[in-house]
Amino acid sequence: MDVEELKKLVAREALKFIEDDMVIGLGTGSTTAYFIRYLGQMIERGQLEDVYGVPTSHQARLLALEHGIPVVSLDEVDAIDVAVDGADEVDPSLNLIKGRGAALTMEKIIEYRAGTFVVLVDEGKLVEYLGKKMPVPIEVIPAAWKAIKEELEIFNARAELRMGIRKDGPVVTENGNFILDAWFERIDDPLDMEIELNTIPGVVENGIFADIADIVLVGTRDGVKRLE
Ligand code: ABF
Repeated sequence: MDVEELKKLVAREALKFIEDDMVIGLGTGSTTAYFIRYLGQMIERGQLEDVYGVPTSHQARLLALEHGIPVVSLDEVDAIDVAVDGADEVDPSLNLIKGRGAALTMEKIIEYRAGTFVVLVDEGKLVEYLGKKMPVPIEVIPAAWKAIKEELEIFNARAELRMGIRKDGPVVTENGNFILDAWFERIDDPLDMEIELNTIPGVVENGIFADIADIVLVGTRDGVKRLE
């Protein structure tokens, strides 16, 4: 089974958490894209009624609309029942690194508030500790990017301004900000680091999601493994 098949496997499994009359946080990225597609198919077949999606990005919103999922914004709902999203790293305590899609701020706003936050990954994303393979994306106010990049040295982190695919300018988030990708030697206390990073003036949000995930569905060659 290749990685795409593993993504489809966990995306299908996540449908088991969805019931009629639910408000669903819709994550960003390629794994969640499969979930959004399958959710749309269930609605189309009449297997689900009165479900609404709260997207975490333009990408998720357009995909949801394309697949016939009614979309609402956070301020139009009383609560989010379930949120479903991917991640870049998952540690043994289910702390996450997220933000390759530069949508981490809206993802955290929505997923923090979900009754159940279901994370979809393939087994290659399980790590012994956060920071092992991936940098922590940090959304920053553009005017502060250089100062913050230097201040991150206090944490022994080496940060790079994320550039667009053509390398002719920085990636600009949906909130109009820049992303610094910060490489740490090792993150031993994710909750502490998440809080610390957000105290730096000019930091809008960072991609450590400590203690937020309720369930992680892991796509493996032997099927879906459920961690909680
Ligand atoms: C979003 O998509 C991001 O927070 C995360 O970085 C990324 C995972 O994407 P994929 O499922 O394509 O690996 O959830």
